[in-house]
Formats: sequence, C-alpha cells, structure tokens
Amino acid sequence: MTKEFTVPRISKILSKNGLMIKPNAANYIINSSNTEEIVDYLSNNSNITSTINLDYIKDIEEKIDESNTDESNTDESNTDESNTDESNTDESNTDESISDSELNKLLDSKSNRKSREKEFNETQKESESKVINSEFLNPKEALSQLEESIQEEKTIEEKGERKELLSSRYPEWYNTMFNRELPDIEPRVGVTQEYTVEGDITGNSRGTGEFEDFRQIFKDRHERLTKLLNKRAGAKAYTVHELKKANKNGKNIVVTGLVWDTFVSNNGNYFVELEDPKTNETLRTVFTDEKMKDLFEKIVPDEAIAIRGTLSDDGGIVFGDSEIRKGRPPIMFPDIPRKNKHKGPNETTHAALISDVHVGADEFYPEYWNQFVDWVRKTPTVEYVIVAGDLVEGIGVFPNQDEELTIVDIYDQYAMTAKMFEQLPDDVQIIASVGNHDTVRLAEPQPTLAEEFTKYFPENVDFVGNPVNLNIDGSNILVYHGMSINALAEVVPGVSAGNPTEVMKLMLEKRHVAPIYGKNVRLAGEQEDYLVIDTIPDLLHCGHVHKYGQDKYNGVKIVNTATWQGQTSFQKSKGIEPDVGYWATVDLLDMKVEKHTVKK
Ligand code: D5M
Ligand code: FE
Ligand code: ZN
Repeated sequence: MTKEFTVPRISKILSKNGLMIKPNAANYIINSSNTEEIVDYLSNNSNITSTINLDYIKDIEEKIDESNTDESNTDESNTDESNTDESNTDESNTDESISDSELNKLLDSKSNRKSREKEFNETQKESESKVINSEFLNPKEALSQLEESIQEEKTIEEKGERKELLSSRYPEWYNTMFNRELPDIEPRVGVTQEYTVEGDITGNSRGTGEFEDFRQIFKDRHERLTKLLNKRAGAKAYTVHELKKANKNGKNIVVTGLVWDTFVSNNGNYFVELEDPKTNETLRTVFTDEKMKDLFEKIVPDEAIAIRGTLSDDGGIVFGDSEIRKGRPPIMFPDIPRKNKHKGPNETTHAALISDVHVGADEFYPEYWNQFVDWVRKTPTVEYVIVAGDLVEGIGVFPNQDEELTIVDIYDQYAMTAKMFEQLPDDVQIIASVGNHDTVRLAEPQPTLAEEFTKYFPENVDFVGNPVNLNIDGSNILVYHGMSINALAEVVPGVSAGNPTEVMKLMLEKRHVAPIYGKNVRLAGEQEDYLVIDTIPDLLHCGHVHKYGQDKYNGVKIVNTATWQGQTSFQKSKGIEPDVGYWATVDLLDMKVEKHTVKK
C-alpha cells in the first residue's frame, strides 16, 4: 500500500505536537531538500498556524510556556532563544502577513478602527518578540516519520499520477461517482457567446500587509460610496471634513461618512458617530425620535451612510431629522435604484448555480452529486455552471477537522473535484470561485486558486476570485461566497444566517458585500475596496451558510445555493441544519430563477 504523505499528513503529525500549519507552510516543507532547512523554517516562523480558533491558539501558547520551562530539553535542534529578530521573515506568507492569532485578537475586540490600529501595532511587536520553542514542535521526530513519503509524493506529482491514485485511495467514492453508467450528453443550445470578469483581485493584489494599505480600503470605500450617497440624498452630502469647514452651523445638512460607532444612550437616544477616513475627523449625530429605531438598528460598523439633520450652533453635533422628506429618510444607505434594466441574451439559456461542494469531507454526498451531473448532461439549455466557493472541504480549517475527512490530502481533494467536473459536458463553461475552505488567503477579497491546484481541472473550468462580477452576454452575476452573512446576522436584529436572502438584501442596500470589518470577516489591505458593489448586478449569488434561499430586492435577484455536505459536528454544535443537494438555475434571458433539488 502506498504511504500517503501530503500537506494534511504533515499537518496531522505536527498538530499532534500542538501546531497546525497552513498549506503554504506545508508546501515549503514538501519542497525543502533537507531536514535542517525545515527545522530552521519551523523554528523561525511563529506565524504559520492555520487554526481559526482562539482557544486553540491559547492552548498552544500554554504548551509553549510549559515546554519552555522543561529542563530535560537538551535537543540540539533547539534554536537560541535570544535569536528573536528574524522571527517574522516568512516571505512565502505575504498574503497574510498578520498572523491568525493577531488577527483574532484584533477581530474579537469590540472597539473601533482607531483602537484596532493601536492593537495592530502592539500585537505586531508582541509577536516579534516571541519565539516558538522548537522542542515543542519536535520537528526532527515528526519529519523522520515523513521523509520517505515526501519523496513518494514528489514522484506522484512529477509523473502526474494523482488522479489515477484516487480509485485505490478512495474506492467507495470513486466507485459511486466514476464506475457507473452516465446518461448521454445533450448538445447545448449555444446561445451565449462570451463572458467577462470584473472586480477580480486575482493577479491585482497590491497589498503589502502594512497598516496604511488597510486604511486605504476604507478611504476608497468612503470615496466611492459617498458618490452614490450624494445621488441617494438628492442634495449635496458633505463629508465630515467638508462639513467642518463649510460654515453650516445651525443649518439643515446631509453628512456622509463611515460608521465609527453606534450606541443607545441611557435616555434611549440613538447615537451614530461618523468618520472621514481621509482625515480621521469624526462627527457625532443623534436621533431622539423612537420611530428611528428600525433604521438605526440596520446600521453596522464601518459601512458608508448619509445622515440628514441640523448641525448644532457650535458645529459639534448633528441633530438627526425624524421625517421622510421627498421620499428620503434621515438615515440613508447607498442602496440600489428601483429601476434595474436587464440586457441579457435574446434566447433562453441557463446558468446553473451551486456552492459549497466540500469535496473530501466525510459528509459530502456523492449520490446527490451524481444527480446534478446527470441533470446537467441531459439539460441542453445549461451553458454555465457557477460555483460560489468552498469547492473542497480543505484541511486545517478548524481544529480536529481531519477526523471528519475522507480525503485528508488537499491535492487529492482538488484532483477528485476535477474528476467530478470532467463528467460535466465539455461545452458547459464552469466558473469556480473560492471560499473559506479553499486554499487561498482567508482575508477578502480572495484571489483564486494557485496553478498547483487548478492544473488538475479540464479546460472548460475557469477559476476566479471572491467576490467577482461576471457578465455573461450582458447579464451581470455577482458571485460572493458569503462569509459576511454570519457577521451581518450577528449585528443586525431580525435577520439570521439561516435565512440568508434577508441578509443578502442588506449587502445590496449597503452596496458592499462585507461592510463589517471584524467578527468572522477579515479584510486584506489593498489599493481599492474590491468589496464595494459598483456595478448593479442582475443577480447576487452566495453560498457559505449552507441554506437554500431565493428572493429579489429592487429588481435584483438573490440566490443562496446551499451545499452538497451534510451536517458536520461543528454545525451540529451550532444548531445549523444544512440544506443538502440543491442548485438553482437562472435564465439569462429574463433572469427567472428556479430552485432544483435531488431526490432523497
Ligand atoms: O460554513 C458552514 C456553516 O458554518 C455555515 O452555516 C456557516 C457556519 N460558519 C462557518 N464559519 C462560521 C463562523 N466563524 N461563525 C459562525 N458560523 C460559521 P463553512 O464555511 O462551509 O464551514
Ligand atoms: Fe461551506
Ligand atoms: Zn464557507
């Protein structure tokens, strides 16, 4: 029997020593030529853990402390503990130069952006002065178990044998999906001509991981959404900075900004503090009328809004209006204008929408997948299949995940997915985006998969980042995996992740797919905010929450396409009951959406 040694295998062995590693770190190990190099790498990089769980990090830190005080430790592979200056020089890791534990600390703080900036600098310093004791990792022992299989794995890659190995490695799944009679492929109707991709970060990422880049996304968000808010307000909307210079004290004005903070005072007044991210100036606004409650509660931190009210005589505060004037409420979101003309192709043609396939997870349903494959083969109007992320289950996404994996090898997971996609007709264009389980950075916007994973797939599969705006012969489909759904559901009363379309409406209203920075949402510093919804889509397609839903908002269709994975123990612990085996079709001619499901 072939001994499997791959990224997850390294992950597993190292995690027994208390450390989970990211795929790129594991890659480094696979590609290293000698043990010394690897030991060096592991000892000098404290930021390669991949876990998303803060308790887990704490656990590791405790273990490090314990092993630091262990006197019996005389292993010569120990690095000098005073050698701290180079502990953060992992160049292969530029995608996430903030380590996960630092990020978690940042994200967990309820505070506003300014204190997050302070913490960012502090945690940076803290991590620089921390060295992980190599005895704790015990890399030599772990690696001696692995060296032989490293070589084997390299040979498999070099000879391109991975797909051939799937049948012996995962016979049950393999036989269910690939040793069966497939229905004939109906020729496609051939209506669509071309599609284009807008707003994809892939290949355009220019973030350096510096805090300044991080501020830049908020400046860009503010600038672009202020333009929309100006239209929405139907009047000149001042930025906080402009207003402070405009000599409008005592006058009725409209002011825009990013939401810095909101709170309800003891007297039940609603306070909203706005910020101008260009100058860092802030302005307090207050609503005293109870009927503003619903609008006030829709406001989330870091989003761009406009407020109408009277600037106080000393210019220090805005007293918010309470009446709708000319159809405009005193709290305005950028929103989608009501009329939304659609120019699609002239004849019926369908895009099939799916998400969260989670290949590799124990709970993936190959029998359900077969039904989807058969349906696509038999349905000639389907010319596109669009996947909204989480193609595979991934590895090291949460602690002990490997106990629920049928395929504990990330390359095998993608190779299996590739083989599954090969059963779809060659002339169906598959467009695959990524999610939090795929092998890309967690921070949004996410670039697409690297060539080392996409190389297994047939030519009719294109890979794109997350989010992305697809234009298929004039029909605009905004694809976003949906990590912000949990955060929005947590902050805004009356919506829940179990009913995702209500949350997706908020994205459209806020013209931003992930307005809150924090909770489970991480943002990558870039020159532009790729998460702003500039182009009004005809359809917004998300996944992530594993619940099917379809609806519309101001003429924009909304679909969440659930999952192909049954309930995991993590989901059970959170009370999440997934909808398994669903897909939607959208007719690009008239944007009519239909729900489909497998026979169970
Ligand atoms: O998401 C699977 C399910 O788990 C989905 O319902 C969202 C939920 N989920 C995922 N991450 C989180 C966090 N951080 N908080 C709350 N709920 C979460 P998947 O991305 O497939 O694991
Ligand atoms: Fe998922
Ligand atoms: Zn997800």
